[in-house]
Amino acid sequence: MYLEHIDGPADLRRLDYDELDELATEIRLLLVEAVTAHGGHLGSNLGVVELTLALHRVFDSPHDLILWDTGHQAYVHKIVTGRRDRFAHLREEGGLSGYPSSSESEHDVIENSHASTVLSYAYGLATARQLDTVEEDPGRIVAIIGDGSMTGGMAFEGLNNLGHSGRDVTIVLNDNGRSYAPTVSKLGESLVRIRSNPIYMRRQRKLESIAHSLPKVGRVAERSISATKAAIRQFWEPPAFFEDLGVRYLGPFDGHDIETVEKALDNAAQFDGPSLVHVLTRKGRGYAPAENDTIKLMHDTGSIKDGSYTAAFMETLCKLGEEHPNVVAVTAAMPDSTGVLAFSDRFPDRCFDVGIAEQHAVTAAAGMALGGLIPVVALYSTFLTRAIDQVNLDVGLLGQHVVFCLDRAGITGDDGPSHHGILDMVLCTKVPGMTVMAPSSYQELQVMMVDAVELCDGPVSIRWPKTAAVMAGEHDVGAGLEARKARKGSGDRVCIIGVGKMLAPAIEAAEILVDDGIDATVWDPRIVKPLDPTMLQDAAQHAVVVTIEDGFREGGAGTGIQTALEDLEARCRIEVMGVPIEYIQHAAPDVILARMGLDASGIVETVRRIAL
Ligand SMILES: Cc1ncc(C[n+]2csc(CCOP(=O)(O)OP(=O)(O)O)c2C)c(N)n1
Repeated sequence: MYLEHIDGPADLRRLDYDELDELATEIRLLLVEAVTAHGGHLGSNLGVVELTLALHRVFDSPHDLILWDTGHQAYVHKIVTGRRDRFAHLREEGGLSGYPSSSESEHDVIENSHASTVLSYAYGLATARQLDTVEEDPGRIVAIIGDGSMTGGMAFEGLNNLGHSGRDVTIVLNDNGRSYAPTVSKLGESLVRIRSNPIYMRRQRKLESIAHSLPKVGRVAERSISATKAAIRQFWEPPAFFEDLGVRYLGPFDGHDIETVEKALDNAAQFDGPSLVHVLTRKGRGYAPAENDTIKLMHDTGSIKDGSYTAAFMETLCKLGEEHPNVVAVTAAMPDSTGVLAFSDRFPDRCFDVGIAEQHAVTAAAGMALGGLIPVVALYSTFLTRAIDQVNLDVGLLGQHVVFCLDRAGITGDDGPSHHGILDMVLCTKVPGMTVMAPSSYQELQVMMVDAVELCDGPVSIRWPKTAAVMAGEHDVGAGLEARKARKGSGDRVCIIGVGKMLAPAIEAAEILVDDGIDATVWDPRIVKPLDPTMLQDAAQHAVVVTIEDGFREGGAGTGIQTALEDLEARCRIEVMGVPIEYIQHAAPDVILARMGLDASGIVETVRRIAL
């Protein structure tokens, strides 16, 4: 066993290549064991085992900064930077986070998990280092980015700026040809072309070995070799693409051959200015179930469960597709997890994967709507946040009929602060003219999707959580833009308004409160904006109104209701319950919600505090 002796990157440098191969196998076993137990990103990490070992042998982290784009593929980095023993507790509360985390280790510098940011971080860090006049050896900055994340606009912006400024950054393009699904990019396609062209590969290897055999590459020799290389590269788009931007291109290299990758990284680090080392890896490598998963190579271990909101969305989208030839679906590189795969199988010409490019997805949807289509944009709530300007000005201002379907809204749990969907209601309710819907059950989501397509004619968002959906009886489902009274209380003491998923604890709380002599009315608002006047009028008759939501408390659904009641000059006491404005660490969703008092007993306590 080699792994038990790896307590930090220095231990890796003591191993020879055969021992490193053994170590890679041990790491893969640990990855499979921990990720199958706790969920997470398996395929992506299985693909970067050798690359990570090479990176940590060539560069001296944390003096050199190793930065991972997105960070979902940083498990191996965690294992070899002193966190091996804690890896069994990956994504468990109190255990390791599923992404780099500076509170866990000095080897984790950035902490994002939204894709395509690393080149901008690298540019910023390199700028700071360049301005630092104290440190004699400031260390290298190394940025690893996948071919999928290279499709995001920010990555292109960063690349452009790096090339133009000539900052010293070593970029590693980890090219496995995939995001979740195959990467949507002509750049990716041409990378594949050079990868499979034997002439280019032969010439490339020869040139690299000439460059390598020179004892100390003098400036002149270096320049003439790179001129020859550049001439060859002009025949091939990707190298020319990078070099035209001012980024030196090296590659492609076999990303599973540690020695080769080390030489390439060493080589790249010698150059001044930005250089890009293109490595080819296989997602899921070394684990048959991942390698054989044709849909996503076990990018992650989640799947769409029967009875989930995602399943309701998937089913209804297909039905809408049958009935409305102008309904189309848009995904930002997540066709499987967002549930549009069934639609794309059924209507391949009407489903568009635009890459990890939410901003583009939204404005493209506005264009489609202008052209007479009804686009359904399927995103995780947390990723919509990136494109809110486009939602507001490209869709909203033009009043376009685009339906945003936001999965993973609310407290999502295991993926930590960046993945909670707690901003969407705050933001979407500020887009003039947008209808904002929050289903409280599987059946409500189905009805809302139909209404969003058939009844509405401006922007609509429908948001739902990751957790299992409530199955509602046929009389417990609303219609149109109306709210639904979910429990008829007697008297006028307490009215509870439970938004979306929070309707269930609201009803539960009302049942508990009967023992306190309070027979509360409970409303399912269904439509968070515009609010149903009937619900508002009824709520206004009560002495106490409590609203509860699983988004930010300030500026969300509850404060909208509060303002509307104030506008009606209602004299009730209004209590808004929701998520406090803070970064929330990973833990099970219900545990987090309960801790914040956002469950039945939290509602009961609140009502008792103010109504008794
Ligand atoms: C802005 C944003 N949108 C979507 C995602 C979801 N997501 C996580 S990893 C991933 C694919 C990344 O592909 P790539 O960079 O090639 O890495 P690989 O997993 O293939 O190694 C996606 C779409 C995200 N993290 N950020």
